[in-house]
Amino acid sequence: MKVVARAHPNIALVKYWGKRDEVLNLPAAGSFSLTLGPISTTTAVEFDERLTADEVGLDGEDVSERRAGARISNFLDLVRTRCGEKRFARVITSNDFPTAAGLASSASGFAALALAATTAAGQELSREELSRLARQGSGSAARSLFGGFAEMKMGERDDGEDAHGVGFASEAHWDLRTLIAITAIGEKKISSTVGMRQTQKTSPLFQPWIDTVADDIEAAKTAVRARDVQALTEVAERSCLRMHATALGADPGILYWNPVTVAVIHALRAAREESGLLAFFTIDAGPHVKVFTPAEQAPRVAALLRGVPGVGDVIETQPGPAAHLL
Ligand code: 2P0
Repeated sequence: MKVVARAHPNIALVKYWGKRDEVLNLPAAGSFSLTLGPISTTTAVEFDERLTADEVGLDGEDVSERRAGARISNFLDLVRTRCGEKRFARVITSNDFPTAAGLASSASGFAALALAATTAAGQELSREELSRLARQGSGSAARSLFGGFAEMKMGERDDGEDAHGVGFASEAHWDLRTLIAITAIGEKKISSTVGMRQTQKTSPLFQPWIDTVADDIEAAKTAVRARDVQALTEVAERSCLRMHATALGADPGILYWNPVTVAVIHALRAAREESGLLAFFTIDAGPHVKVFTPAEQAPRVAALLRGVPGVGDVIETQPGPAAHLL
């Protein structure tokens, strides 16, 4: 049986940066995110007893022998163990957003793969079970099983059974738009996994950062429940800046930003002070800036971002749905 699933990327409003277990991929703290539509990853999975190895196609290329293919095949091993599946699989996956967008394609990718592969193996898992599984592919993927606003629970157990996402408010709750300002092309960067490891090992700011996260998640939930842009601005910007501060404090320090990243922050804050614009930023493990704003102000924010010298494309998104079967 061939199964096709679709999942959407998500952007953290309260950031994930650090692990309490690298093998099970357990986060050192929780996080809180918004799932984005309409951009998505679509993944087809079919187990076939005639195959002698997994076959993986990514955006039209055969990556079976490459790193991306190996990462997917390793994840399929988890699915095979979980589902009692012995056969190898044919996987075809594609993203409909530019990979240069610095969007975590691993988030939508492993969410779609978890859903498609377990279904193809004949199992119907709950959202929490799927989220737990997706987490082992990529920490942020655990949040893309849910639409709209979601919380990742860090959990306490050594076996990771309580480390999974939970839905907080659906995509219909609040039409908060996310505009992605592309500030570089094809830049080489330090992956999240490597950046987290280096931060955790060497940054004296790591533990103080972790100590802030639980309170920020509560503050973000309160702000989202009330659709309070001002309150969410405060929590999201401080979570982002503190995450980057802990990375900057590593040895050697990790700096994901470029001059355009900084110019966007200044332009946004200036517009907020001078004209009462309702919008705030976040930045992930790369130089691009994601700006959140209520739907009615999105055209103004898009124009502002396009006017910052060095900004290339601006991708406009809206709250997106949970991972689903097609
Ligand atoms: C986040 N990021 O909360 C944070 C903020 C990037 C910066 O989750 O090692 O690719 O696969 O669990 O999920 C990106 O980290 O890391 C990420 P792994 P992942 O969105």
